[in-house]
Amino acid sequence: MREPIIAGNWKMFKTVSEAQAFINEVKGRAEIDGVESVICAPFTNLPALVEAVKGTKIKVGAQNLHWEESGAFTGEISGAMLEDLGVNYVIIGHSERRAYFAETDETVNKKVHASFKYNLTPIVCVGEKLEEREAGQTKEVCKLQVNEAFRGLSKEQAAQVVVAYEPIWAIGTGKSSTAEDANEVITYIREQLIALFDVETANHVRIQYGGSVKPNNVREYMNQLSIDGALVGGASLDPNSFTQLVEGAK
Ligand code: G2H
Repeated sequence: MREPIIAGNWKMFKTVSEAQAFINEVKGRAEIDGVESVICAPFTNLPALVEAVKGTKIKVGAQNLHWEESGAFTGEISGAMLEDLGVNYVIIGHSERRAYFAETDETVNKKVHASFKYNLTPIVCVGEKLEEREAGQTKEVCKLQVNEAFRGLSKEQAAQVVVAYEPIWAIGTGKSSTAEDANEVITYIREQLIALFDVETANHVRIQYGGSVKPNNVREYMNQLSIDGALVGGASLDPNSFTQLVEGAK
């Protein structure tokens, strides 16, 4: 009942012309009934991407937003600005932003609320560091991050959130969590959502796995009961590879 969602996280890659060429390549290919495809691109690409995906099923996302509508926040982009462009999704709390740009559970929560204010669907990233995993703290860390991210949301809002479970040690390293391990953590995250809201709300929330997902392993994840898609970095940059990821989610 939950539509699988493959979201490309381009991180700090691609110029405007490269982004346009990518959409020309995936048009009509990375568009499959029953699978949602999203490209989350650098801010500079967003106007061109919104234009390029017109008439396709592909949606466009940003990789961050500021929670204020406007103000003296040099270098920041607001949800209002993204809504004005016609952007549909926004990644919030990616581990790279938590690690390098002082993103905290508190700012993640403010950004989640801002995303709803400006009609953007948040893709909220959670996940443990290697030392936390080795100390047996994976579930505890994810529980805290989920509780904080969803704080103050209505059931209707919570149901629309996409969660991306990304174990930090698996990001861009070529090491991926086994599909079974990822499924176990994702099942646990859904249990937390049941505790926070209710079964119906939790069953609406789509929870992706992220961390070194490739065309050759995407089906393993998608075959797991609780996994509703993938947030993909490196393997989303190539049009053929992105198309295969979307096909693998069917
Ligand atoms: C994790 C993921 C995308 P990659 O950051 O969010 O990147 O697929 O390159 O590990």
